[in-house]
Parts: sequence; structure tokens; C-alpha cells
Amino acid sequence: RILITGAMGQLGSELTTTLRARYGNDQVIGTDIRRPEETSELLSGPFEILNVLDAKAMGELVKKEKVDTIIHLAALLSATAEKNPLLAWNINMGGLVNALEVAREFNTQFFTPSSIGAFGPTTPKKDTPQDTIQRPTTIYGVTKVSGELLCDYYHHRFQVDTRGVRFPGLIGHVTPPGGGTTDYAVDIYYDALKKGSYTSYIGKGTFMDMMYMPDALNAIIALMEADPAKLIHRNAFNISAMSFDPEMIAAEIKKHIPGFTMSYDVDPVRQAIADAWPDNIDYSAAIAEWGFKAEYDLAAMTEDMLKNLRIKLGVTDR
Ligand code: VAH
Repeated sequence: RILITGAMGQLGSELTTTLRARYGNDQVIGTDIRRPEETSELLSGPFEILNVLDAKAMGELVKKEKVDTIIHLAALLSATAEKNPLLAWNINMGGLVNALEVAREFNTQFFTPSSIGAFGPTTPKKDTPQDTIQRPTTIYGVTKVSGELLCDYYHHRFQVDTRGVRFPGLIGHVTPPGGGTTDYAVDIYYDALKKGSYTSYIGKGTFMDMMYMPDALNAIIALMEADPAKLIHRNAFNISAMSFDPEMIAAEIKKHIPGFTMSYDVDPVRQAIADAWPDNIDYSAAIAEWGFKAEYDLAAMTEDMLKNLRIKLGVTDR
């Protein structure tokens, strides 16, 4: 059975639903620090309140529920982390080491995501290699690089089957993101439908890797089901689907909402974070070692996002 931490998050909520559909509703235990509202789809299957800083509770849950796969998503994202670096270190690393210790003790398979945030200003910005310098300047990036190293350590020292990907910005219409730098690329779709305009906190010409949620979910499944003998890299694989700047996503939205207008009010904190990240990363290792493939480009994602958000927001006049 699969245990997911951070199941109420942007990625966790959709991953829980997707894995329940794939492996069976009662095979996936969603957990988070608090209980979802009673109407949440998360409660249509097993759900437990779990604080990832409580290693004892995590171990007891894994043992009781006969968990054989831990997917550890609970973490603070880049912008939130930068506001409270010590809390971010304690949650991101304290939670991770607890989850890895439980995975070691109960011999479970293990997944946790890294991020393009694991790169820094001295990393090559274009076609960022799988193996390259990683000197991130955000506390989020420090926890991501540390997490990659810790997961590799648990693999070669304790034979834990740890696997991970460096996610780009994730875009989806089910659960809004929380506290990231790439969240503008989600917010813009909501505002385009609600207001016909969007004021971007990320400036023109700021390119970042992005991916539509269905491709992110499929990537986790493909990696976790991959033949371990073929994995040369494990923590963590570069993956991406597209790279764009605010002007490009605005232009794509305009094709669907001709009156859409874009303006800018750059947030220096999140702009500095974005400037320290790559423009686009090379993901040939993921293709070679486990057949990574993304289906959605900017045009296909925009069409699907707007179609689903019109229904979700009840918008008929845009
Ligand atoms: C963030 N969405 O912005 C996350 C992610 C690559 C970006 O790590 O912090």
C-alpha cells in the first residue's frame, strides 16, 4: 500500500486521486497535518492526520497499514520557505529524514521530489545538465540539494529504493499551489477568466521550466514502476515539458480570450528566486533511463486549463 504525505497540497491532492484510480481506492493512504473539509475527495479513501515531524507516528502508521511505498511530498515551497528559512529547514529536512528512516526500517520504496530550485546562479541556465553544479541561493534550494544527497545516501548506504525528479513549475486546475515562485503560471488562468486581466509578479523575459499536472503525475508513476537496474541517476531526474516567460503564456491565453490584458508588478523576492533558476533544463537522462515523456505543451495545457476552469469557476462570458 502507498502512503502519501502532503496529500492536501497542489501535487499531493491530484496524486492521491490518480494513484487510487490506478491501484485501488484503499491502496493509497493520504496524510496531511490537518483533516480536509468533509466534502474533500481525499476522504473518499483512507486518510490520516500525520505530522511528518512525528517519526514515531509515521512508523506506526506504515507498520499498521502495511505500507510498501512512501511518497513524501510534505514541504514548504520556495517563496514561503524564504520568509521563514529555519522553519523551512526543520520541516523540509526534519520531515524527510523521518520519512527516510521509516522507509529504511520498513524497507519501503521511496519517492520525494526535488525541483529546478535545486540549481543556483552558477548553474548553466540553458539546457541545464542532469549532472552539474548546484549552489542554490534559496533555503528551499538548499533543502532540495540536501534532500537529493540524503536520498542518494539512503540508497547506497542502506539500500533504500529512493527515487526522485526535479520538478519544474507545476500547473493544474484542481488544487491551487501554495507559496511557490512559479504559481503565477496558475494564477494567470484564474484571473484571465475571473477578471480578463492579470498582473504578473514575475517580469517579462523570465523563463522557467513548467509542466502540466497530468504529465507530472504520469512521470511519478513511470519512475516508480521503472526497472531499478536501469536507473543510473535516482535523486533526482531533471524533467520538464516546456519553458516560457509571462509574455508567452499571456499570448497563448489571448488566443482564447482576445480581450485579455497583462500587466506587471514585479515582486523583487520572487523575481530574485526565479532569476537564480535555469531557463530550461536538459531531461535526456530521464528519457534514457525510464522513458520519461510529456504530452502537454503550452497550447494544449492552456486549452485544457481554460476549459476546466470555466466549469470550476462557472464562467460563461469569457
Ligand atoms: C516553487 N512550484 O515555485 C515550486 C517549484 C520549480 C518550482 O519548486 O517553489
